[in-house]
Amino acid sequence: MKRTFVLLFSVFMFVFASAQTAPEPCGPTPSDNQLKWQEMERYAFVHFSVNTYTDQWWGNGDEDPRIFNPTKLDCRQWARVCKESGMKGIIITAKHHSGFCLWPSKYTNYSIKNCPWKNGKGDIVRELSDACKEYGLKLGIYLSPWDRNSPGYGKPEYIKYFRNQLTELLTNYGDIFEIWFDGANGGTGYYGGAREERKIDPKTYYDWQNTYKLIRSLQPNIIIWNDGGDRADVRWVGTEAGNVGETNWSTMNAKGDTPYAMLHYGVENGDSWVPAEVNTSIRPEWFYHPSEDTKVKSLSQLMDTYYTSVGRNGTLLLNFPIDTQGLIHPSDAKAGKEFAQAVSETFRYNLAIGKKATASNTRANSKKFAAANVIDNNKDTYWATDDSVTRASLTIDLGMPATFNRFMIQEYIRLGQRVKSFTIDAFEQGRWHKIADATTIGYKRILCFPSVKASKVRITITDSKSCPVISNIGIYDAPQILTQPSIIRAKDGKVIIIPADKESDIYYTTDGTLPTVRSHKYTMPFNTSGKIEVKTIACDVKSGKSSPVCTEKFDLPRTDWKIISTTDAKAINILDGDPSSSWHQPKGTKLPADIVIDLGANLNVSGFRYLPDPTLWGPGIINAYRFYVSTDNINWKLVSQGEFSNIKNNPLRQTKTFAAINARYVKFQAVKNIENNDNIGYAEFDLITQ
Ligand code: FUL
Repeated sequence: MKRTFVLLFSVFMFVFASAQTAPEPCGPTPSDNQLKWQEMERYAFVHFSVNTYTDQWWGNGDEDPRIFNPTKLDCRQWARVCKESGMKGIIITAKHHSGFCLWPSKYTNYSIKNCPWKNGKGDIVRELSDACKEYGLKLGIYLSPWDRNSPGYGKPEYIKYFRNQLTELLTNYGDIFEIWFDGANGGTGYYGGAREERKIDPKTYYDWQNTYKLIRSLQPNIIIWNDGGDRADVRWVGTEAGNVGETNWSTMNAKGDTPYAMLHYGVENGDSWVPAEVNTSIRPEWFYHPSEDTKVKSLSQLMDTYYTSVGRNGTLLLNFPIDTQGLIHPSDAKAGKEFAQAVSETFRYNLAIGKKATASNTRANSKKFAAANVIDNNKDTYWATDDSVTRASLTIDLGMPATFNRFMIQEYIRLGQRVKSFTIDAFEQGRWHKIADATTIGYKRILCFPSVKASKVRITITDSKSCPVISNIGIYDAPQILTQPSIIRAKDGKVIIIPADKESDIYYTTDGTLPTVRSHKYTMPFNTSGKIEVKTIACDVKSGKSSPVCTEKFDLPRTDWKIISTTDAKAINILDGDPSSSWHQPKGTKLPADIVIDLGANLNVSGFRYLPDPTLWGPGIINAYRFYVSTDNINWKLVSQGEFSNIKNNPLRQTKTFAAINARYVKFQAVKNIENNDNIGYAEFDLITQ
């Protein structure tokens, strides 16, 4: 009897215990520091140094500290803006490549000790640390290993200097959540007056392993970022454009080279947990340049960046440059705030919460691993299948048809990253159909697709390294981004309207009246002739909201125009109406450089418009010009000449007018560019006629 009882008890205990047994971890798993860091999702960079005052991307190390004079510096403004932008922390360039220190380091005079701000008595790292505490933000430090000022750079003694500075920063400013070591290393510099090129081997020079030991002893909760030397806690994604691969494994190999593909997509069977951090700037460059005031990312660009970073199992490190006054520029602050509002509006209401979830397989049939755990708003519970199952589906019954266009899913990454591929189906009008498929999940994956109205949603894990372990699912109906659409007119007169959000309905007029939902609905490019004015709005029919009106005036179509001064077929880009396509005079061209256009017919020309190339690298912006007309392509008459003032700081479309004159040919001559070299670029060129 006793024996039977013992036997039954053991069987019961075995069944009970296995029902309660969580899956074994699969491959490498995150440390507590890495988990906490990943959960921050979005945090900011601020770039500020002497080169803010020279309008350079990098300082050379010989900039006079006296140029560093922020008259309105306010770290509380930085913290407020970052907080309002949804950021959970701020990483400051305590020292960028120039070597100039934003804190009064004991170990160098090349710091704010010798600048006019606060008579050399200030400490920006301290002020930011205080502001972060006040606003509930974490503080991170960027300390450039490359130091173009230090006399010792490249020699063994520099390592001591570098570690001394690290010790100051990691001791005196409270908790530091992340330390950032940029990979730009060695090259020309001031180096205490030597003004030479110094090369180092980033793999051996810094003796990173001992530096890491020092860092962890001073800040046990820190995350170390390093793309230049030994692998650390998080990885660069191989680009500063603001995206990580759609397939994104948080695993890598601890040793060996890291080509772009590994940085961008991770390594499926990597031996270490090294998740992805997506770093990008809210403007093209990292430091403040007045010429970029008009190039702050739009809401749709920022949302895209969000989906291609946080939405692809990465974190987003978004840079806000500090301007010469010592503030974040109002345009960047506004963009950041709109971004945060759009993210919280999109993910405010999870349609799946409180609904019914069922799964094709549940681990040991236990409630502990039930499908319902993915919609219980608890990140510590999860749905898991039996060990033998690597293909399984989970269905959420929404009860009644609901409209949605975003799907969010999270793995319980404490047990490793497992899922290799999955699909999403919707039950619409009595049948299932596929709405999306994707590869990896990781900490968080967000899929965007056109709105569907469905009563059930099914996720099928189609392949997984081990049994799937899913902690959260969200189904959302993202509001449309109602920024102004843009209007372009192709060379042949066709008008193309591009909304910021593909789901918006577009209405337009060509008769000067304000567009409403009763105006023409835009469905495809439409033909126009002659001079026209197009006005358009983007509307969200669900909310009844619409964007501000966008108005564009176009002169005569350029259908018969031919650029006759070059045989390069790409030159047509400057007449195609698309501001994002450009053309540059061929290499070797010397200024003054001409473009000559045959208008195909005689026109009464009374002005021209020039749009510089909007790209970041070598845009070749013309700032002095001459403009000629001719009726025979032999005798030319100069009708306008001068400069495009402030085009460097504000590279917008330039318009010049003059008394109308009859012409069959026009010649636009670039006399000088803003960089004082021979690079000449154009995005668009157009005429004003009478
Ligand atoms: C780059 C640096 O060279 C840039 O100046 C900037 O600091 C960026 C975050 O990293 O590689």
